Amino acid sequence: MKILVLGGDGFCGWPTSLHLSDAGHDVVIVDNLSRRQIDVLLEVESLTPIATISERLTTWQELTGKKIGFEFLDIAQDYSQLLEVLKKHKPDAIVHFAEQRAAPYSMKSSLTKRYTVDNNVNATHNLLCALVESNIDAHVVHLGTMGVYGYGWFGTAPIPEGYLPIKVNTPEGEIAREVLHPANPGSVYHMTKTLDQLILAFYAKNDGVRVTDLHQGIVWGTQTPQTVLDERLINRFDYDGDYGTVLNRFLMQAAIDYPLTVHGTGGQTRAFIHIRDTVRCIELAIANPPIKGERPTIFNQVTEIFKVRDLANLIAKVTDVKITNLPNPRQEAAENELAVDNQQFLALGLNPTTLSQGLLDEVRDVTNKYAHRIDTSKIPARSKWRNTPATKTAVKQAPPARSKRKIRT
Ligand code: NAD
Ligand code: USQ
Repeated sequence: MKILVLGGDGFCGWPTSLHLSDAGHDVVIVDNLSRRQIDVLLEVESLTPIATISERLTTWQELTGKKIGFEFLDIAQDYSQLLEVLKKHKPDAIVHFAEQRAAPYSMKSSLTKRYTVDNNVNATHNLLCALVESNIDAHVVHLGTMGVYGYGWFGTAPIPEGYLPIKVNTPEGEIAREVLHPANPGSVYHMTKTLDQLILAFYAKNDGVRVTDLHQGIVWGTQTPQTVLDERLINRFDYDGDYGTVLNRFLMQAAIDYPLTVHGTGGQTRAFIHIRDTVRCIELAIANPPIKGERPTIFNQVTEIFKVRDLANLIAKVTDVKITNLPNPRQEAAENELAVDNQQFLALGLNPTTLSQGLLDEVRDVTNKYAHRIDTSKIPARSKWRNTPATKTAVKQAPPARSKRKIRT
């Protein structure tokens, strides 16, 4: 298949591109490298030493003989170029990762809130609009998030895969329906994913665009069988207070004996998935497209559920690191229960990597190996959900408007 991977230079996109290329697909990455530029603006670097996009692509071709194409393009702003790219490549499937994905970054300032909304909503809408205009019947596989549901409204009842069965009493009797699960975002970033859902549903209904929306949990781990082939293929590992996610942050902190930064009581329960399973799920989703005219297919892309404090305790036990309970900079429930239905991917043959299987590999092969690259001043999570700092402190935080932008690969 011809597959475009939008956001294919990112943490999930890069290993997915390699995995799909390895499986024999003809892959083209579309990326504006904004994630790399945000690192420059925040003065942080991936824990792992990531190569430039051109070095990544050349290395892959050298090692495997397989070519991955690259289009440097901002899909949220450069609509006409996006249209040309679609017409040029005529993809069978498009994997859409190209959004600003950090909740703390999205809450940092009015600048980063507005950037996140402009970027994410326009990216998704431009893609669907361009598909309709170009009359290309590509299957869109969009990366959503578990956070659209709000982590368990119904106690321990499992969150269904996208659609909630409801019954309504009417004068004509009881009517049973399935509706999109109520949205309950916890950050501006998560809010954009709830907006994406509506945009996707509209284009599926109105134009027959075939859509799969993957409501993914927190991705942990770094490497996949392809990214370990050569250090120049290594995946990124975000550890800073804005982009680092909880489990990878705890693993990094353990490597330098930095007390694990549990927010509040650590009673927050979240869903997780290893990066190796992310790439497999994407492949399964591509192989199982919905029928034209159907509502978007929604999968819950998660494999395990943990409380933050249980993760901290587990890592402390394995590595002897201490734990610190910090005031929570976020507005979120201090304690919640969470159960998630993930039967669809299991039925398609997903065999999950569990934390107990992957944890020690990650500590040995990644966090300990690159611990010397950690800048401890970047570890604290400084972005607060309320009392937004003055915009003048935020001037450097979002990529500049297109006219001023200069990015080299
Ligand atoms: P990432 O920031 O590492 O990668 C996103 C990529 O998209 C980057 O390479 C960036 O340069 C590119 N991009 C962003 N806006 C773009 C635009 N307008 N035009 C072109 N390229 C653009 O993020 P990630 O962790 O790989 O996440 C990928 C997707 O998966 C996101 O949509 C995210 O919401 C979703 N997701 C991630 C996680 C996680 O834990 N990382 C969990 C659930 C869902
Ligand atoms: N947390 C800590 N200590 C830390 C970092 C985080 O206790 O040092 C807590 C947070 O307060 C939160 C939980 O851990 O309660 C998860 O935070 P996170 O940063 O790991 O994850 P989150 O902000 O939800 O975002 C990540 C990805 C996002 C994706 C989402 C999936 O960045 O792209 O959509 O996970 S989900 O959480 O299922 O919505």
